[in-house]
Amino acid sequence: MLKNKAALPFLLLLAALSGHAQQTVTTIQLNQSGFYPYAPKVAVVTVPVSDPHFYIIKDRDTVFRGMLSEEKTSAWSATKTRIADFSAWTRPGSYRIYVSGVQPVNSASLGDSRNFIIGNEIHHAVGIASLKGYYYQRSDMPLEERFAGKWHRPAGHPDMQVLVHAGAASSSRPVGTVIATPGGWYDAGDYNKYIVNSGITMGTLLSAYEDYPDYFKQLKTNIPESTDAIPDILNEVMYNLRWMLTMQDPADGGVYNKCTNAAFDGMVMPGVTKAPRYVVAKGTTATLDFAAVAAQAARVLKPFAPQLADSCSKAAAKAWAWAKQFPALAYDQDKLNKMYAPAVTTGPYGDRYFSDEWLWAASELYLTTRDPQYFEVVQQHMSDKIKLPDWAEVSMLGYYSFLRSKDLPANTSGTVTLMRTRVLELANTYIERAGSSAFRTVMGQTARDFIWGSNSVAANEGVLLLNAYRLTRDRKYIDGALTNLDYLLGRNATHYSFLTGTGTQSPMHPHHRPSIADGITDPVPGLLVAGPNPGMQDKVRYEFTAPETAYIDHDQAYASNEIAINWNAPMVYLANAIEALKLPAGYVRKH
Ligand code: G3I
Ligand code: 9MR
Repeated sequence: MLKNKAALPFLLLLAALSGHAQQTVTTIQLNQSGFYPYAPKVAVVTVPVSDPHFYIIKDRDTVFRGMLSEEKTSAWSATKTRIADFSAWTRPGSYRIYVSGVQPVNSASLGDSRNFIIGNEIHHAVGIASLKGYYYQRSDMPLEERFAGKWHRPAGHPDMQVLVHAGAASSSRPVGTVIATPGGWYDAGDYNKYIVNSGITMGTLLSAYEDYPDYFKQLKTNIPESTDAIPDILNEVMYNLRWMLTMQDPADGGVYNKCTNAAFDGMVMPGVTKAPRYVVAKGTTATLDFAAVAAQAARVLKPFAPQLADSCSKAAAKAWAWAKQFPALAYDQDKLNKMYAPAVTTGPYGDRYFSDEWLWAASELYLTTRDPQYFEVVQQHMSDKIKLPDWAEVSMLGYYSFLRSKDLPANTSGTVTLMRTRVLELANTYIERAGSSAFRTVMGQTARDFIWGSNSVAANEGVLLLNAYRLTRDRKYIDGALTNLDYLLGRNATHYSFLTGTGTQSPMHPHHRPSIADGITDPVPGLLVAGPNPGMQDKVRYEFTAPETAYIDHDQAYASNEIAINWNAPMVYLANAIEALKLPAGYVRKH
């Protein structure tokens, strides 16, 4: 019987009163998509228990009994955890975990987790959904029902008549010149298109393909191009790439930072508002990110779309030449707004450090062309500090590309060895500390992990660890990556599986204009929300505010519950790479 009966009507009342009812929660956190038979399996109990055992139950029978770990208080909230490790149980099936004394609010019987699955290919659906998420972000084409299901909608912003903003005017394109810059994905919950954020996104997706080409060649996501001879992931990338190419000024090779409204659209469907669209100032980050993407795309697309690949090669070289003339031109939106009208108040992606973009662009250009001038620039940046990738920090993408490249000339070997050492050093610190965290995840080793878009930290750490695995074939790195996939899909202090449409409790109210305005209960699927962010810059009243719990499933909570293309990309990589690796039988590490 439910001991805390008195609380239940109150919770239900709260849920009914709130426009954004939090779903009920369980008190046993695990990857809601499931577990591979031959991989580590961990669940986390977050309430006091009366017996230190846990039981894995199939139908009504206990099939496995284990001891919970000692209780531990998390470093990033008051949450107390005990670990249930049932890695040794490998038989596929549908199960529950029972822990005595645990009282989930929403479960028929005490102490149960929701059902979970042990099986092969359990992240296949997650891999497909996260990639399909990009299709739903396409801006200028109708999403037809046969591809988009109930989320079908008309085309959004055509962007065939976009104004050159005063801050972007040049002699060949004076203020008010009209250009066409159609296509591309909407960045996030907003309807603008940003080159800087496309940079890391495209680099990550192209890298996923380069690392696992055979897997991606057979991965179908039911998009309009699925029947052609090009892998779906590349078709999706090409949709945004064609847009990116239109953002380069043919006169000088410089690339505009974004195609945008002056101010964010209201909470309406794409294309409803007809506010003027602008391309705004060119900048070094945008231009070098563009050069890197175009160079990598030239290499990857050559067998599939040789003409497009050729255009990309030329565009990359031209962008590089522009950047050499303007090696450190920041996009400073506040400053520009003081000088030009109209003021532009959409996302700035205003990066002020360019070394990492130089390294990444030089790397991709070198690996595609093998022209030594680019390698010289790579070498100039080898003493720069190296960080996990994010939209403003891209040198690691250059490292990854070098490390996957074959047949490199002998004179690059010292540099490549250094790159390898640095990637492995970072991977090793992740692995070494993971065991001591309250949720036993790599994610959450420092408070700084919980920034705006923290879920992309978890996903990018996973990608880094999988790169370490590719370099060493040491399975501890796969295990580490899996802890973060588990985190993203439910083994975390919020109880949420953070990808819309997955698991038993996922976000229902993302800050995503189509999901808000379409009148459909379920949000657009396959989109990774930002995740816990104690910054709470959206000023929504959060129920929980500690670093790892500062997340709310509220559609105005743009600081923790928006979605974005740069967060989805490492999720696409992580889920699909894990699937591609096909963890073999006999592989269960002791934890
Ligand atoms: O760089 C500082 C760092 O030095 C400091 O320690 C840290 C402490 O909070 O802040 C860092 O700056 C943060 C910056 O991102 C870099 O990560 C800012 O606080 C934070 O406000 C900023 O957030 C960005 C946000 O836009 C606001 O500009 C997010 O990274 C970025 O993902 C997000 O992107 C938006 C676009 O602008 C518009 N479209 C939607 C998209 C997703 O929300
Ligand atoms: O919807 C906008 C979202 O895409 C951005 O990430 C966020 C931060 O720049 O801003 C959102 O727009 C809000 C604006 O900043 C303030 N007024 C309310 C807007 C919608 O919530």
